[in-house]
Amino acid sequence: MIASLRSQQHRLIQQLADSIEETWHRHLNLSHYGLPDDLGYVEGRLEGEKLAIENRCYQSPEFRKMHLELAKVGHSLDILHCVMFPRSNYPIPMFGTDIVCGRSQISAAIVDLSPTTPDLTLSDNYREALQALSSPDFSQVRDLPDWGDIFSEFCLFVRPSNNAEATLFLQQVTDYLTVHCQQAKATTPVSGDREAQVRAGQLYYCTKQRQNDKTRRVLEKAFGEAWTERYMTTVLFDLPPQPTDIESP
Ligand code: 18B
Repeated sequence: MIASLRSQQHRLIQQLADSIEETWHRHLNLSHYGLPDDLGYVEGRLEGEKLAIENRCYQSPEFRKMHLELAKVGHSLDILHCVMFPRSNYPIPMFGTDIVCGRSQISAAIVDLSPTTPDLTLSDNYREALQALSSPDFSQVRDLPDWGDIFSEFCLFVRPSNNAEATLFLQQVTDYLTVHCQQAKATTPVSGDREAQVRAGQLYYCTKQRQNDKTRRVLEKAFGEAWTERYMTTVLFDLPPQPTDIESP
């Protein structure tokens, strides 16, 4: 099903969706992640246009949930959304990317590895790996919104102005994702206080992302407020499960 929506989307979105899944398959040991039954594929109506959403979700030993979502509003808006939620015993950042295309023009393209530490910084391992990547110049760099303090110094938020810049963005996302998969696999799981910190960091990230009014407005127009609140809190930005209170003896 997702293949059909993918083939109707802006070229950059198709290429990025393919590249994300390819990179996941290459580096991680994936298994299926079950979303609530009624939220895998959804359709609504936004100002007379059809809004279609298709979700694909996996998990791995390192990641509780790896979510790739494609959305299409009639002929006017194509969206790719992807977030990787580490398991709470993995003290690693959140990978997130979002591309929004209005009628054939990409208006927003963002990618980041966002810290989950109390001081919102990335570990030296991540910083060194990301610094070693090329950092191409884009002609239109966008300002982050008020809630954007979750993003790292490596956050790339641009409006690609031609095909060459779209390709550069695609490459950058693939490079960040590759670094992330490699780092995740090399990470030793933590427990106790450190695990609680990771959980708190993810909670902070989700709380901020839920403040994105632009996402909320698109969904509310098509599906209403209550549905949108449920979708944003259970599918887009759900919180990590609570730790079990019982320690093994
Ligand atoms: N997002 N985006 O994912 N959003 O989900 N997105 C927009 O040109 C959707 C994420 C981010 O300037 C816009 O301004 C919908 C993740 C930022 O105020 C629209 C879905 C990240 C902005 C949508 C979706 C993220 C932004 C306006 C569900 C980052 C700019 C487009 C499928 C890791 C916010 C524009 C601002 C913008 C919509 C970031 C329409 C419906 C994971 C920073």
